[in-house]
Amino acid sequence: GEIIHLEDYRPTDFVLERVDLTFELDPSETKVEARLIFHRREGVDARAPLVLDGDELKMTSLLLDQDEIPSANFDAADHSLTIRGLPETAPFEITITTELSPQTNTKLMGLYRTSDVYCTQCEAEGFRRITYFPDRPDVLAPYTVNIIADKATAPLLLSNGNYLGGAGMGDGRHFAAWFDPHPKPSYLFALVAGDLGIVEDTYTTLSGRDVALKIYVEHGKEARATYAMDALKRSMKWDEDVFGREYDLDIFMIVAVSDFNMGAMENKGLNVFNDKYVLADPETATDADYANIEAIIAHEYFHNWTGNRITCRDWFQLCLKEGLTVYRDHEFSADQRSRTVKRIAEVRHLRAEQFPEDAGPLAHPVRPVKYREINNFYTTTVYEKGSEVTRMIATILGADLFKQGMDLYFDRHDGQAVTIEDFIACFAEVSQRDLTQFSLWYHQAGTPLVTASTSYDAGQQTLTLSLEQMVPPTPGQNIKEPMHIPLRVGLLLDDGAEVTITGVTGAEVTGDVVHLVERKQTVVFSNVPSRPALSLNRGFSAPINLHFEQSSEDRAHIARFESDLFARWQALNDLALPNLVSAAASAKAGLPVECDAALVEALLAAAADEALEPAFRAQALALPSEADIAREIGGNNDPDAIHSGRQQIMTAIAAAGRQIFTTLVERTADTDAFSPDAASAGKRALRNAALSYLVYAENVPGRAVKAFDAANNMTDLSQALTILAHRFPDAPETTTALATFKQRFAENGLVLDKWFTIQATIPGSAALARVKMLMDDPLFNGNNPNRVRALIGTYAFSNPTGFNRADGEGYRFLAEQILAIDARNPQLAARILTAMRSWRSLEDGRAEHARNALREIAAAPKLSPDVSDIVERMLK
Ligand code: BAL
Ligand code: ZN
Repeated sequence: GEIIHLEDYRPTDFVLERVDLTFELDPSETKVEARLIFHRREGVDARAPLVLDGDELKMTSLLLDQDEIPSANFDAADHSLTIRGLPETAPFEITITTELSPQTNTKLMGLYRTSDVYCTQCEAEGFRRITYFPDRPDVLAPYTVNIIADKATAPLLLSNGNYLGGAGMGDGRHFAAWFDPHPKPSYLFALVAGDLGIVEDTYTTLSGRDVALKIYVEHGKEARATYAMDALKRSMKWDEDVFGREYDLDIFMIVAVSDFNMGAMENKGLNVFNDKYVLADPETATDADYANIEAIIAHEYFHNWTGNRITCRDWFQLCLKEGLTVYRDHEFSADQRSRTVKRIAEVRHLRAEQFPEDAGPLAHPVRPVKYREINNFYTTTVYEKGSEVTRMIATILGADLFKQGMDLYFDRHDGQAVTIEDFIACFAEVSQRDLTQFSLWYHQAGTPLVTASTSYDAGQQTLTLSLEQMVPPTPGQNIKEPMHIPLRVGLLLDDGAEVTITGVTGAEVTGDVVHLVERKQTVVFSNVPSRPALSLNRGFSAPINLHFEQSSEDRAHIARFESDLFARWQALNDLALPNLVSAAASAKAGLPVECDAALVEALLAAAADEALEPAFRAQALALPSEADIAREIGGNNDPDAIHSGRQQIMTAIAAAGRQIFTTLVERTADTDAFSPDAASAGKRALRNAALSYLVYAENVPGRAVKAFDAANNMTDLSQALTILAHRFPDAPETTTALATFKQRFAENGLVLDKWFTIQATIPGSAALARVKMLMDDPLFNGNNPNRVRALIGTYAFSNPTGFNRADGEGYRFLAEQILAIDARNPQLAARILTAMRSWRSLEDGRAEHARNALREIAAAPKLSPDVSDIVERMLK
């Protein structure tokens, strides 16, 4: 495909006034009639043709105001339909009839079938697979949708908006009509038809309107949708309380389907979900599943305002809705659960997924200026870094001005398709701040590196903080300007008390925020009575890499006394990372691994501290991941050495903390009835973290077997199975537990995904043979995206030693799989291929194998635009 540039944006020549769609559904011969009312935009050339988008369409009729259009007046090409001879000023109606085969649509874009249900996915460019259309987000219109289908197999006929009515047709078929009064872009269109079970509730909005809430799932799974319904109601209330946003239709529907490329989709009034993010009960869902369901239900619901009512002018603006909506769902989860623990999880995720993206060949700005395949820009940069950028606006402006800016945005742009510039202008206006420099966060890719050092002057009672920032080069951007980086700080004295920040020179300071805006800045804090430990970038106020040579003593002090608990966790991480880096070097050199006593002491103190919430203590015990260590090392990485070094550090901590871990495992045994709330989940997390260390210390499977047998919920069960499989892959106990688990959940695809994932992530080179064997298991289904992600995806993304085999077999296997998946589902293939995005940071031997595998993919005939875009950028 060709490259699309932001600077080429211009509005359409024709304005779309109304859309009227009729679907006659059939698995292989669906007929779609689209009636589109247009008029020529003022000032547009009277001869300018109407150009519509299309993709793999079969058109059977084309009318202008009900008359057939002569063939001389239109051209139907592969990806467009051009119509000439249209009225100069008067509105006109184009009627297009197309024929589709939903059951052979394996791309899962447009109209397709999943478990005998008709379903659509239109974002970003799926609507053009249904009919020819101006398929771009700045074309907004009200839609009427008529659905006709066989009544026995499709008793349920759903689309966006409010239900108008329906009836039987006397021939075994029936119809339903829907009208969505809110003008919307085509990417928010949805249709679902089939035979599904339902969970119903109602919600009364702020202004007293009753909204019918309906969640549709496969028959028999209704009980597993009650948590999602509860999360939906809490989301609706929260958006009213915190953002003043009320729902705007009579009905809100969610449909859970088992074949879905994304997590979920925010279609107006009719969200479609990957069933993984709807279905939960104690027997089958982990605490992480519950938290994800809550977050994603909220995310899609929040899109109703940030995305649907106010949408994107073009796809370059994707972060306008995604970054902002992720920020909103993060805040929601923080309010519903523990703010600190939520923040830790967000930062872990950002570092694990976005930082590598930003440091590799796929790096791109939060608001890109060009793309070849928009599907490849639903990235952690657009989503998670986009959220962090929104968070920084709130940090820089403060809560009140941030709220005023959001209110202005909702007020000014409701019903419009807008840009990041429009969004930022609202905050600049309410705060009277110039946000030009801040906007670089949207335009410059790469994770800024801030280098910091301090010196204390006892005579002057001043602390001097020297800061320097550097934004690394990224593809297409070699030279970067300095950014506006808001750094929250705390100065902790020996007794743990905090210095009140006053009389600062060298930087603007608001509250505890130091505004770093120059390349180099020297900040002087006065009235500092003794040398403090400086806590820098509290709460992860800026998404940066920080190089701050700080003593272990200062870090341990922060880990103990910081009032910001996130910063305590960060300090523990900062203590651990140098140990893990040198452990990797020692392992590589065959030398014994040393573990700093200060680290062990600080970790065990946090683990045993009853004053801290259990979920925090569990996070404190979770060492930086192998990917974190690789990133810290920065290049020439040997995943086996990193793994081995980390294992040895774990073993040292386990040995030192054996008593504490035993107490935690035995005393916090779960005898209560299961509850998915955050506090209960935190207790389980702490017990399982302790169990994991204890098994390291004991080095026999007994405890894990006992935990597996005693588990009364999926969190404990899957954790015990993970410990068994990862620590003792060949033990008979593990074989038995895996078989028990498989047999018990053979009917439940979502739980089987856990079974596949646990085995795909067993460290070591034997993983590849295991993955191949599991692909032959009758319970594996290569057509289902969740199964493919669970087995092949997690192998490539989350098994550093198993995937990065020194002989390159992991890469060769992935290349084969990518090509096979690409033939059915290009989006899925492209996404899994990004697992190789950090290949250049591997040691030479592995990097060479990785390059060859990528070249093999690049050279294959008939690559999709999705995969060819990714592979070419990775090889550049
Ligand atoms: N808009 C695609 C799915 C999501 O981000 O909600
Ligand atoms: Zn979203």
